[in-house]
Amino acid sequence: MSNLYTRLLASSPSKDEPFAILPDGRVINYGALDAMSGRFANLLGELGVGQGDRVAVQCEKSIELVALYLGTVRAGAVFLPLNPAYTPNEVAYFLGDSEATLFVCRPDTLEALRPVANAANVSRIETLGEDGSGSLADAAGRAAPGFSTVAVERSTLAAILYTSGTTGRSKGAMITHENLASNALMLKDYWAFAPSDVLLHALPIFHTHGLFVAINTIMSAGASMRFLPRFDLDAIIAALPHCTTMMGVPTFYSRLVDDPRFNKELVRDMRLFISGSAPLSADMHRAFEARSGHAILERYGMTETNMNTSNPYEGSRRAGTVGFPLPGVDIRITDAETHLPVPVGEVGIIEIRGPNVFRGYWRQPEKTASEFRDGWFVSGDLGRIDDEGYISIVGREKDLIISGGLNIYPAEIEAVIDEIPEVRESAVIGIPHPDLGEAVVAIVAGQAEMLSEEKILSILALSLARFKQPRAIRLVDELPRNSMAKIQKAALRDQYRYLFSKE
Ligand code: MCA
Ligand code: AMP
Repeated sequence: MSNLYTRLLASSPSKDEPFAILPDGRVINYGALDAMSGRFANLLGELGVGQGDRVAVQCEKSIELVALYLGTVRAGAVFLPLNPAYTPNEVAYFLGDSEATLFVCRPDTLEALRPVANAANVSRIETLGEDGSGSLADAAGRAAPGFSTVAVERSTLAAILYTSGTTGRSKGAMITHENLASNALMLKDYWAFAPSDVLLHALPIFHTHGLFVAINTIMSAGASMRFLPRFDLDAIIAALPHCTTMMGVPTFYSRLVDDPRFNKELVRDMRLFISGSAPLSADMHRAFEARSGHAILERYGMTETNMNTSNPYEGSRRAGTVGFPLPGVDIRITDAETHLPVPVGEVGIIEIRGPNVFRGYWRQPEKTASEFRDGWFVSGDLGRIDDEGYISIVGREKDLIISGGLNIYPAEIEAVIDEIPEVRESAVIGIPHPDLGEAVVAIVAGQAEMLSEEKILSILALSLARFKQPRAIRLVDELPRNSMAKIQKAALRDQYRYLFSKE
């Protein structure tokens, strides 16, 4: 069976065709990509990384990191990317749980993370910097570029991506070669990607969106990308005239609309803007179209499933909807109580089935079993299908906050706050935010005279990544409860809904 890498290159782009155009003007063509990923694949073998071994990586975005991802996949090992914002405390959990063989971090975090890797029994720790420096990059430079890509089964793991849970710690979603290849090859056709396309890539590459949806899809088409280190408005405005497509989270689009330089002339060569990872409001969809002449194509996905639905490329892209099930993907909407499909137009839980659906959670068979029903993956998202087949996401059954496209689970933050001795209890909620979509707010009950926002924030900073830390904390006497004594988060969300905006 073929490896994901081989399947992504089935269109056989010529070695001289560009793959990535970097901010300094350097062009990495498909031949160079093959050599870079081949060097990493050879090096992994030298470092004792075998098939099925986990390669955990916490590095800044770089083209070398993309090559390491592909080299890991080519070698039949498992790529495990981690957000560079995670604290050593968070990294410790991922390394221990995944039993990684190799951990790659930034040169400047090596000293802080070496003890963490040692404690997790990781055999090797190496470094890779965003400028291509570091021990792993140096050694790769000495390794041979030619590598015979390992043949694997379709069900072989290509990656593990950690995704938080409603209770307890994060779970590793086991993603196979087939999951990724089937999704990328289908998206290339559905979104009409061609070799002439240039994708504006400003997303992080530690998540499904920037790593798989963006990079795998352009590789399938033999297309190229303008590869930016992060979302920076000036750099985006400068790059847009040289691109044909962009993928982003809604915050990208609202920031563009707020910038007076963004207009039709700037996007004259663009053919497609794609949004996902968080809800794009119908108002933003309309504002963007009025300014640019482009109807954003909104799609819906998950770490566990890659992409599930999409608005059409040809045909009406309907604001406030995520379109239709993608080819090969089945979607059904079921009743939360009876688990039976609901009639057209009614709200229920979105369930997904198809070659895109992951193999389960790493070493958590019970958790895996509880999230599947009759072979369907139960998403935890609430949706509705209208009589024309368009799907809308209307809410979430799972207690999840999506801030700037990053997922945050309240239980993880509440657990840290509740450990503060003066705190009796806390409720962490997502409140509408003009830039991030939702922002984290903590409502805390306890000995108010002994607590302060600064004190709570400074304690949270010791263990939680910055993006998870609350943007506001409110100290209260009591949290509202219903007759079952359950904290009423809906009432709190209502009470604080205008915290970041005007009524
Ligand atoms: C950064 N900060 C954030 C976020 N990002 N806080 C809350 N939410 C965030 N998303 C914090 C920083 O720690 C910093 O804190 C301050 O905000 C400003 O940081 P900065 O780096 O300047 O922020 P930014 O560059 O403006 O980043 C915002 C962003 C970025 C562009 C929205 O977060 C981003 O690129 N998000 C995309 C995430 C993504 O790829 N999601 C896909 C997941 P301080 O105050 O200390 O300075 S995959 C997925 O969801 C599924 C599968 C799907 O369907 O795609
Ligand atoms: P993640 O856990 O990072 O994989 O995020 C997946 C979740 O993001 C989904 O379960 C949805 O709740 C949400 N999501 C992704 N795309 C969209 C979208 N277009 N509209 C609304 N929610 C979305």
